[in-house]
Amino acid sequence: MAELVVVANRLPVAPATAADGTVTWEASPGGLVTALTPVLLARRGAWVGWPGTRAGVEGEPQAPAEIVTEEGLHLHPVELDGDDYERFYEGFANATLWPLLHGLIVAPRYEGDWWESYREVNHRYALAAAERADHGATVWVQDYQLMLVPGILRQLRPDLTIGFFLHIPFPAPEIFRQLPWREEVIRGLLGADLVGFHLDSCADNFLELCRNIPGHGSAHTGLPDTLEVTGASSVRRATGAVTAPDGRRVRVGSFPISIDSAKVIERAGRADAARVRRLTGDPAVLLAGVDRLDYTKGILRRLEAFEELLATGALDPAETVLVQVATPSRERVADYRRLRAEVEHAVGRINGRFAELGRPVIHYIHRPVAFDRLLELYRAADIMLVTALRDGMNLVCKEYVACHGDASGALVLSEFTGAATELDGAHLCNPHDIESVKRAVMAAVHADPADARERMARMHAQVRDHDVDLWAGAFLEELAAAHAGGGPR
Ligand code: ADQ
Repeated sequence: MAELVVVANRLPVAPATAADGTVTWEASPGGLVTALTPVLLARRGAWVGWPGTRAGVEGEPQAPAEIVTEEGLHLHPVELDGDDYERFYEGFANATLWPLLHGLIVAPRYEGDWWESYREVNHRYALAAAERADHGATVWVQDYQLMLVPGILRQLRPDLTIGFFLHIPFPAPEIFRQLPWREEVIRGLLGADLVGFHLDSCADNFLELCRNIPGHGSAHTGLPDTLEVTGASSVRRATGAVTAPDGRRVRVGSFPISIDSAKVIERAGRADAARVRRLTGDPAVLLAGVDRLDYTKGILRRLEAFEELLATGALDPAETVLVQVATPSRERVADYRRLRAEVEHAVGRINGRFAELGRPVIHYIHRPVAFDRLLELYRAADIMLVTALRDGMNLVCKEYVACHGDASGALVLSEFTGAATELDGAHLCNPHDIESVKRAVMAAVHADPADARERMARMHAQVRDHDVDLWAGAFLEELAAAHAGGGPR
C-alpha cells in the first residue's frame, strides 16, 4: 500500500514491441515523472493511470496489472477500451473540456453519452487509487481528464488527503457555466483539500465560480479569505478557500509549473547546435516553433505572420529559415484533423512562394522528436516562437530559455500563456493579432545586442531557480497544510 498516490490520465510509460513480438513497457520521461519520482520512491508511492493502449483492441499490447520501472516506481494501469477512448478521452476530455477550459477557441461539444463515459471512467480511476492508498495516504490527482476523481475518492475514502492540480487554464465563470454538468464537475473538484492552478487568475476564476455555484445557495460556499504571495519566489501559495457542500474548507492556490531545469541545462551543454544550422543552410536568422499540433498553440497564425514578413521583405527569404516541429496529437478528433490540413496547406503555400531548390523557408516536422534533438534545435534557434492563443503554462519556452545560459537567442511569447507572467524578458505578442506577432518577431530580429542578452540572462535565471521540483514540493507542502488546517494560513 502506498503513502502517496499520483493519479494521472497517463502512466509515464509506453509499450515497445520487439521483433519477436515481446512487449516491454519503457519509461517515457517527462517533467512530471522526473519531479515526482524521488518523492514517490521516498513515500512508497504508486502511480495510477492509463498505459496508452486500448484494452481488447486487436494489435494493441495489453498491460499487466502492475508495472515496476527500473527505478522502482510502481505503476498501476487503468484499462480503457475502444469505447472509453472515444467517448471519455477523445470526446468529453478533448472535445468538450479542452476547448471549454481554453476559452472557446473552438466550440465545445456537449454530448450526454460522452459525459456518462467521463463519469464512469473517473470512477474507475478513483477506485484504482483507493485500492492502492494506505490509511491516511495522500492522493494527488492531475488534470482535466479527472476532475470528478477528488469527489468520488472523498466518498470512498474520507481518511485520505486529496490534492488536485489543473495543468490547463481555468476560464472566466461565465464560460465555464456553459457546461451542462457544471455542478457535478465543481463538486468533484471540491472533494479535494487543495485545488491548484498555474496562475492566480485561474485560481480567482475558480473561486469566483464557486461563490455562485448555480443550484447552490451561498451558504454552501465561502468568500476567499486571503490573497497571499510568499516571498520573491514565483511559487505562490493559497490564494483563497471555499467551503465545499459537505462543510469542509477547500484551499485554492496557484503553483506555476516548470521544467527539470538542471537536467535541461546540462544536456543542452552537449547539444550540437551547429549541426542544425548547417542542415538548415546556415541562415542569418533561424526561427523555431515546437508544439503539439493543437489549435490552442496558434501555429497557423504564426505561419501567416511569417509569410507576411517574407512577402513584405521585412525578412529576407534567402537568409531566413523557420523550423516548425508539430507533434501529432489527438488525430481522430475532427478539429485536430482540420487544423493539420490547414497547417500543412499553409506550409506548402509558403514554401511554394519563397523556397529555392535545396532551400525551403520552412522545415516542417510532424513526428515526435527525441528530446536531445529538440535541445539541438532550441540551442540553434535565434528566435523561438511561442504564440499560443491560450496555454496553461507552456514548457517549450522554458526549455528554450534553459538552453540559452550563454544569454544568446530571443523569445517571442504570447501574452496568453501562463509563462508570460514569469518570463519578463520575452517579446510579448497578442497571437490573435497578426500585426502584433509581426512586430514582436521584428523586435527580436532588430534587438540591441546588449538588451537582448540582458533579457535572456534574466529569463534563464528565472527558469534555473524555479524548477519542477520546487513546484511539486510547494504543492505537496501546501496540501499537507490544507489537510491539517482547513482554510488559508
Ligand atoms: P502541453 O500542451 O503538451 O502541456 P507544453 O507545456 O508546451 O504543452 O509541453 C509540451 C512538452 O512536449 C514539452 O516538454 C516539449 O519538449 C515536448 N514536445 C513537444 N513537441 C515534441 C516533439 N515533437 N517530440 C518530443 N517532445 C515534444 C500541458 C498544458 C501546458 C502546461 C503543461 C504542463 O497545455 O500549458 O505547461 O501541460 O503543465
